Amino acid sequence: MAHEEYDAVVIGAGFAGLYMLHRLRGLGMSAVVLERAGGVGGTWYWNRYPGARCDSESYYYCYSFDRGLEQEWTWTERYPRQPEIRAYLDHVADRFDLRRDIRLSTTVTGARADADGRGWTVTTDTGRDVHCRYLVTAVGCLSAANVPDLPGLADFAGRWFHTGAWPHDGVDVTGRRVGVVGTGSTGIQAIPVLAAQAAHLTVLQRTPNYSIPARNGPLGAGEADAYKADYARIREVQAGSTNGHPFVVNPQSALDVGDDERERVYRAAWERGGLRFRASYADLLADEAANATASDFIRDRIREVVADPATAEALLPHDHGFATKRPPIDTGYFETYNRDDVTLVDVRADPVEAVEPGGLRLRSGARHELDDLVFATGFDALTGPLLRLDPVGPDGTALSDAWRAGPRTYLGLAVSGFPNLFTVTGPFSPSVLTNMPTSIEHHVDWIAGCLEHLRATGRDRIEADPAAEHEWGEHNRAAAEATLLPRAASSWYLGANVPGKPAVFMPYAGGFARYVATCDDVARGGYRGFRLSGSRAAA
Ligand code: NA7
Repeated sequence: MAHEEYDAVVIGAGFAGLYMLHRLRGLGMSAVVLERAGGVGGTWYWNRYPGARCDSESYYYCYSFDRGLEQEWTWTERYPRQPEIRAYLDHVADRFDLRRDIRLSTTVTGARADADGRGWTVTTDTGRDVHCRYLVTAVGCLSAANVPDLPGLADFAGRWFHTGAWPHDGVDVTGRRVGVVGTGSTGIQAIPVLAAQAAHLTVLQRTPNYSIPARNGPLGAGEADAYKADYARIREVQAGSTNGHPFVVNPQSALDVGDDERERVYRAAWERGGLRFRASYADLLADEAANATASDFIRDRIREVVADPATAEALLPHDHGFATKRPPIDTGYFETYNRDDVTLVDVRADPVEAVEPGGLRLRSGARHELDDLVFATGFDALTGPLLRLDPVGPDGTALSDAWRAGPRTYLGLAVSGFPNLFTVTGPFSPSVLTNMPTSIEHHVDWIAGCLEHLRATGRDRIEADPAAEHEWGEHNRAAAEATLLPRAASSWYLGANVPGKPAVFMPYAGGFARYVATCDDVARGGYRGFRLSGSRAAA
């Protein structure tokens, strides 16, 4: 059967897919976006759980590529709620007339490279299959839900949900006994909101977490005017940063200042709220003793907030340093444990043995009666969404075979053995260690520049060189090991949350600005580390 033909196919219509389509159109290329969901938004289409909002501040959790867009959109809160981000992405889709090339409710069921590596056939569940020269995955880092394989779940008499696939018309938990599994960023956002509505909330905690108060609030007209007038500077700071946030990291060591001074800096960061706490000192993620000063400070705040000493003790993280796992920010999280209708259960000490029709049974035999069970258990991060697609290269090798021992990529953007495939925010790109829209825009621009180069030089095939890929993998390992990040044994950055997943530190820890400089250098060097060839020009 003849397939529809495109220059490029993009999988996913979130931040990455929308902008990729816009750039492809700008290059005069024909393109289509295939999207599983019934609307645009990616992560923000699916994550509709109570309390869902972004941990980056709204004024920079957005695109920077269009000055008009920056000026006309006005954020209403310091941290945008899920519906507001979705409304923003809907606005972008309309403003740039993207919808006519987006196929919603279309799940990709397979992607197979042509034998000569100069194209891809992409099959879908609608039966409308497509063929393209270049395939771009814009599938997100946190889109493959991780639901624990608990015996008896199928027999649970109540309702159960994963936060990343939340029902669109909401879930009313009024008068119900709710259990929440997981205390990552999601659980920490959802728990206070669920507690306020449920008859009783049981939190099943495996690993206690640090969390910084978000200090969320409405953004007044004056504040919106101020950030809009300041965008040139804001974008410059982001571009030169380690993590895409417009914060300048205090260059001092936490160990080079006196105790009183350090306490003052941490207090100020605590009162200001948000992820910027990490920028308090330069070595918080590089030196264990420096990190311990921040970790101690936060543990003290938890002890201060939580009234019952035993509960406070159970909430204190001791197995990892602050921010070595993704640090959540919260609105009233620790305060929630002062409610009479909230119970904390340590499932590290006493794991869930089985789900029963009426609730959960722990290894000790203790039972928790529940009407609803909420899994805030995260995602098969970074590799999961790509392995779910499982593209097959020209020699018949599937990505799942190529990555059996763990992912390997060049710059997080390409995989050897998979020509003409680009992976936006793939493993070994800075991705989840950064403000995502900032990384996404960079990748999309880089890919667009690469496609332009291929066209201008008469090439139509590009593939990462295995040696360059290997070197990039080694550089990633070294960059991670220069930090404390790989020491957090239960981190999803390492894949530790998914049983059987190879333990590889997946996001690039060398910093956003350094990564961008490397990518620029690669492009300037004629796409060093890639093999480029053309069927029309001399290779
Ligand atoms: P996370 O950060 O992966 O958190 C998942 C939580 O669920 C975490 O506390 C896990 O404990 C816990 N978990 C996972 N599996 C289990 C099982 N089987 N039993 C008990 N507890 C479990 O996901 P989030 O959705 O909160 O956040 C993802 C990202 O979204 C976030 O970092 C932001 O970038 C936005 P563990 O720590 O693994 O012991």
